[in-house]
Amino acid sequence: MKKLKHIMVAFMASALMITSFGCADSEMHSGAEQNGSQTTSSATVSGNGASTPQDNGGTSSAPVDDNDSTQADTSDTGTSAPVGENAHPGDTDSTSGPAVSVDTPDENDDPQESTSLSVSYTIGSSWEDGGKQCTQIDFVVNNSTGSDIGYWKLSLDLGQDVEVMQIWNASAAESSGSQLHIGNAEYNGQIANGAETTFGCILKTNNAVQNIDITSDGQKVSTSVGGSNSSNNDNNSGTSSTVPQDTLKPPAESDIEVTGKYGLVSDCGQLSVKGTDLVGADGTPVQLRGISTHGIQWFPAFANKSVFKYLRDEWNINVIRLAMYTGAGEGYTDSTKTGIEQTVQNAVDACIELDMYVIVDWHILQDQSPQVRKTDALRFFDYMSEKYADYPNVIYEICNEPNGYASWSGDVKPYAEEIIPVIRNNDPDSVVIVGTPTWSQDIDKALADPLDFDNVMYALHYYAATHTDWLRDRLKNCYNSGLPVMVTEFGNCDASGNGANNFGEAKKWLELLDSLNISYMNWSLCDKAEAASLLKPGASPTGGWKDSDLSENGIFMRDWLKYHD
Ligand code: IDC
Repeated sequence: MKKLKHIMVAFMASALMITSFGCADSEMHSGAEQNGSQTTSSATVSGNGASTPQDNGGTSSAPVDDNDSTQADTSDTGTSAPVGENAHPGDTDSTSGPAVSVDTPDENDDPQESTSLSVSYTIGSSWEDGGKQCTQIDFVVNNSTGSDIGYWKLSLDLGQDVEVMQIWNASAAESSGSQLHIGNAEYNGQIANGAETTFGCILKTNNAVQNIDITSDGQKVSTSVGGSNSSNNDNNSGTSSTVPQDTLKPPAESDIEVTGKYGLVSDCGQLSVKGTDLVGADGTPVQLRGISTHGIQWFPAFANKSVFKYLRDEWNINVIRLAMYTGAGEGYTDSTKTGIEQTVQNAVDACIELDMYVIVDWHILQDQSPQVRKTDALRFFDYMSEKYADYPNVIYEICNEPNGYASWSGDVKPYAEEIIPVIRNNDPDSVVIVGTPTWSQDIDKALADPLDFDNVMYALHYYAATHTDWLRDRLKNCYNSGLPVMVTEFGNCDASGNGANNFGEAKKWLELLDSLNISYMNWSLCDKAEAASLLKPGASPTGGWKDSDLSENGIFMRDWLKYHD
């Protein structure tokens, strides 16, 4: 099936300085990303993800998610691979090319600055569209520079005019003629020496893509682990919206119908699930209201005790959700996983000290199916549930958002049936949240084929500017049929995490959730320049924010949460 082609790619450190493009993440996350009903019409690809060796061979029907790097079609590929000897640490992917690293300084190079990134690519599916050819190409960028880098840029020459149809895990500047400039996404610019990251795109050209010339501009930039470094912020253009003034006013008491108890752990104790309700140790319904972190690997600075305390005391929240991405190059399964696991544990410990509930979120996204990294998940949840078995604070969310090909009965349910017993073996009381297909929108699939465990709730996620009445109707139907639901993540903007906020829809959602005693957590606790963020770029990671530190969403959520009793 698989045809491999290997070519040499020479890199000239400073020979080609590319400075004129930004890494606008909004480009990556535009469109129908999280709306599972929309796909790119003819861009159907299938097969095992070439860059995800753990892939169980699921079929992606379409690149619906621009985060998705698991869509590579292995059926007809070429790979260019001047990769260093250890270019694919931990990667058993058989498509990798021979280990050849070429660094070719020319006379313009400053030898001090000479760097070398190794890039391999796999040409995947190709299809005709309006007389042109669309081709999916997946890339692996390996840092063989000898030191950690803070961002990367590539220039691709396709030898013919090119248009970018989609790109994921990277950002593209406008192409000019046959040249295409690509830079890291905001979250995968930092690559440790010897480590790698992946990205992919769909390109439109006159003739099918055969070969790509690549030059690189990997820079040696000292890495920042602070979370809100300038590259995070500069790469993104937040979109502002005009907010109707009345939506920013605190909700009147009469607007809020809270049916459940609201409290901290010392007040509510060990939670459990009774019918559709989360209940406290005394059987009284409990509602958790709080905030989700952004990916804690990208914004670890905001996952600390000081900021959680501020949110607890000033925003009146009782829960923090810790989003730990799992995908390749993103999170837990990346080479930096030790640090990430420690960040999670520190954040859990902080919540315990603060008497707050905390949701440990296995944040699958580009993985699509939780089956892809099930072995890691088993290990992680076994470890965490043993460590925190005695703490009623901790709730486990075992798969953030299955999407793409991942089905409830074929992928998610069998996964949950393996993970839950491992958790329960250590911590028999724990509440477990299970994500549902189509980015945790298909709670109806779970209703039709529920899990046979106690103390389980099913995740529903919405983004108010994208998901409106039809998803609220689904929620009401499932709730009325007895399904216990938790909204572990929601946004007030669109599903890309950006775009205009829709606080009118946001209020409809929150009023509904309050009236049904459904718990909710807002995305996201960070200062990234995107609409979903609670904070403006540069806001302090310790709390004490002024209005001028808060985004529109931050002001809305602060007021919404604060005025609940
Ligand atoms: C988005 C972040 C964005 C980041 C992207 C990475 O807001 O900054 O670049 O992830 O893939 C979800 C996901 C959540 C998304 C969010 C907005 O759970 O990870 O965060 N979203 O797109 N589901 C629906 C929307």
